[in-house]
Amino acid sequence: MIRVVQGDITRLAVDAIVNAANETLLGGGGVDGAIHRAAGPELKAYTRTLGGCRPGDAKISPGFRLPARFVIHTVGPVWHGGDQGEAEVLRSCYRRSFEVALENGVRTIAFPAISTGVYGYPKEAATRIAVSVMRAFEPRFDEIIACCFSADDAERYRRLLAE
Ligand code: AR6
Repeated sequence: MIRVVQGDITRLAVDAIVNAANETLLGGGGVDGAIHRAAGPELKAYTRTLGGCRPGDAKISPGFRLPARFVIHTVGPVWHGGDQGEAEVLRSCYRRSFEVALENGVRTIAFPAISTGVYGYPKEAATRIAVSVMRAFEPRFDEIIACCFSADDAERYRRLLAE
């Protein structure tokens, strides 16, 4: 089942939440900052040991003070106009996050709208990619949540999921 939830991903009591991180995995703004604040300083102490993360890849950590058991950190593409392989990297973020989740026994997982904030990926195109990879992995999870910060984003996911 794929569900759209509007709100703060740090509040979700799922097996894993996905973080839209940067290559350092040491925190930042947006959803990354919110996750690090809510998880506590133990998270940064842990991600420091992970050796960073390439765009399109994903790495896992405990959730520490979060209600979620794990955080899966992925690094989306920075939008440079669309001819720099951005779509392939974004697709890989979702795919690798699901693969790492499966390796760790995750049954319920929530994603933010990766790359659509500071990294500037056009929302409609990013949502189409998110929805298509979610559909592909849907049978292997109990619940996949598209966690949207704004009502507009939630409406976009609902519309594309209904297609
Ligand atoms: N819960 C759910 N979604 C959120 C939350 C939240 N608490 N906060 C923001 N969003 P962004 P990016 C949404 O910029 O584009 C960081 O500095 C937000 O509305 O967080 O992948 C990292 O360190 C948007 O829809 O991530 C990187 O340097 C979505 O999350 C860089 O930003 C993603 O926006 C990554 O940029």
